[in-house]
Amino acid sequence: MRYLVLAIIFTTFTCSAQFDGPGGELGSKSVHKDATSIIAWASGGTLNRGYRQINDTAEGRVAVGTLESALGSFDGSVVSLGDGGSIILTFDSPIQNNEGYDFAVFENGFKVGFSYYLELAHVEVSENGIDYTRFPSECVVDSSFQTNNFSYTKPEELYNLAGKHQAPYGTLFDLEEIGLSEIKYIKLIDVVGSIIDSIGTRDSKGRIINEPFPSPFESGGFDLDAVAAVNGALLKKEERVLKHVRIYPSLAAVNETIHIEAPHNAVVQVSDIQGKIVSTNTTGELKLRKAGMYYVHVTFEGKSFTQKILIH
Ligand SMILES: [Ca+2]
Ligand SMILES: [Ca+2]
Repeated sequence: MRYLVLAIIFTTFTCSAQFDGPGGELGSKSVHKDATSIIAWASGGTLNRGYRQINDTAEGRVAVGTLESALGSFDGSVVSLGDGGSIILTFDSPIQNNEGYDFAVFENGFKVGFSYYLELAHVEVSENGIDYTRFPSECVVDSSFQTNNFSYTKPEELYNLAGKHQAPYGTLFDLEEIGLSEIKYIKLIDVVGSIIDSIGTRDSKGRIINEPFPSPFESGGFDLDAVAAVNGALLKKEERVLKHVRIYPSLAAVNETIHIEAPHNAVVQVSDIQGKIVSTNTTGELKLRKAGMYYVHVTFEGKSFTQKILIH
């Protein structure tokens, strides 16, 4: 019995959300394609396509898209990198380390119900185009079963990997984290998501990264839509605030208690899908009597954040 309890505690611990959630959710380190914080889009680069399947090179290389598909604004057209393929992007002006996040990578990951299909890439940056620094990534996805093209990945189990957030949200990166003040090159390298040691790739802590593999198609591997320079997308100050905001669960039954934790001077409003306010100044517990989609708006220090909740 004691062992069973320990096993349950351990399972709960290892399955808990570790990093920020899906694009658009409260506290998510992501930016919408139409955000005003986007100041520029990639304007040039070089593409180095990978194989459809790295351990069966007779299948040839992937073919979907061209370098141009990754340039300019997010538009739904992508270039596929293939297994271990890479792309380098350049901008008309260097990307500066401003306060908060500095650039965002948009992949074509998508949501299916409450799950996400995500393909990932390592992110490296360079000032001179020769020496690259990789963002320290983390992946705590269970690696005992191979993620394939029919399985899903939790964004909360990923950190500093492009593709973490579903389209049309870009995954944000902060140059502060790697101590660079300015960069001219962003390199994205497809994560070979195999859990086979000899071909798989690892995060910054040496853990194997488990993501869809194999994907021996024309569109195999990471599918890049766009890369943006951003300024003020999400400031550290806001992030600190968001650390103190928790709304859970985001999927609940009618009359089930939803917990809202927010700073005492935050304004919390809950609206239904038509925009009608159904609750104001709510911090604590909330119960909704009708099924449907609702929005919890948290306003704090002049900034607003919204999280969707679904009542069934
Ligand atoms: Ca920064
Ligand atoms: Ca991959």
